[in-house]
Amino acid sequence: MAVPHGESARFSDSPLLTPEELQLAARNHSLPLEALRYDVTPVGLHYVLNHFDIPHLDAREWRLEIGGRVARPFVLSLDDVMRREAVTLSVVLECAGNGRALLSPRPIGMPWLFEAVSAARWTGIRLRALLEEAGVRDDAVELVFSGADRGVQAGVEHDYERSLTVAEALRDEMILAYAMNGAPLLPQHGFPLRLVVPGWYGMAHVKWLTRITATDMPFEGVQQNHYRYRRSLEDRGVPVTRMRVRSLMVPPGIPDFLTRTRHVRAGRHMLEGRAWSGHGSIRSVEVSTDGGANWERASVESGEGAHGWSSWRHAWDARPGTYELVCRAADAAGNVQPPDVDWNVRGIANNCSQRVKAIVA
Ligand SMILES: Nc1nc2c(c(=O)[nH]1)N[C@H]1C(S)=C(S)[C@@H](COP(=O)(O)O)O[C@H]1N2
Ligand SMILES: [Mo]
Repeated sequence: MAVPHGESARFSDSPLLTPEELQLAARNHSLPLEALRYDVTPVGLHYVLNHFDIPHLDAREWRLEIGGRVARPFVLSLDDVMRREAVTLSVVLECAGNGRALLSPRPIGMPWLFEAVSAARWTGIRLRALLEEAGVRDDAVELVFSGADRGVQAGVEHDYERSLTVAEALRDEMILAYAMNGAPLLPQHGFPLRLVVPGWYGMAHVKWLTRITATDMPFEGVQQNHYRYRRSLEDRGVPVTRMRVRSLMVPPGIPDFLTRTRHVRAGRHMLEGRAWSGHGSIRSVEVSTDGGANWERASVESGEGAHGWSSWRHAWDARPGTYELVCRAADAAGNVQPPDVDWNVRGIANNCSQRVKAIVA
């Protein structure tokens, strides 16, 4: 189905949220920044983003169909899935729309600030093993992953669906997960089975998976077309795939209730946070206490496996005064986090530095 790419773009340059944004923000939630302290995010603190309603699926009736351009189509029950060899991977997941609310004008959508990111341990089966069993035909170019949730977006009614090229889908680290941090998936995280695509932004990790279809044409569905990096309404843009390099900081001290400005006692503080990239390991994290004028190198410890997040620490001798704390990361591919927001039509793939105001007394 061809979807025109300019259709549902709406923007606001008001500092006030629209009722639509408020409604989305009340349904979904980000990671509280203090929860960056956990190597593995406790499930209840993991960020959540659902486009439509959370489907109510019965594990006994649920089935996964594998079909399309494959030699041997088949259907699996949840028991069939769970009888197979299991693997567990730590994976950092970030919503492509993270940072959207910082843009001006602001694309109307989920108004994330900085914290639409988390890290979990996913247990499931390797996608590759299933695809090899089904025998993907030579004329297949993509695999389409269909969720059980249905809604209307861009004026089109559809199931939530996303595709991956055959080569990408056959990567070893792709898993179909039925457990998160050792427990069955919660309804909001995709019960009973979801796709996990390590290194990619969140939209690729299709929840409530019901169908995997090999196709001989590139997939053009709504959720595929939406996630394109477009500089203007005229620009067709490029697909959004892997997470850009980013770091976040646990705000030190205590918060002011409304402004979240930090109140910090004078003395030595250990600033800490996380860093990740879908383009390779984290090479360095730097910290500034003066809004980015001067930088010092933090110490970095790599995370669990190739797809978890790294942790960083940096000692700060806080003297009385007002500060703007900033952190920035660089990855092994040479990418460095930029200081400013990067405007684009969908408000996606924004990896600008977080800024934390702190009053030391
Ligand atoms: N079926 C389905 N899968 C989905 C979505 C959805 O709305 N429906 N949202 C996607 C988006 S945009 C993100 S950021 C992640 C969020 O995963 P989480 O809620 O488990 O953190 O799920 C992705 N998978
Ligand atoms: Mo997302």
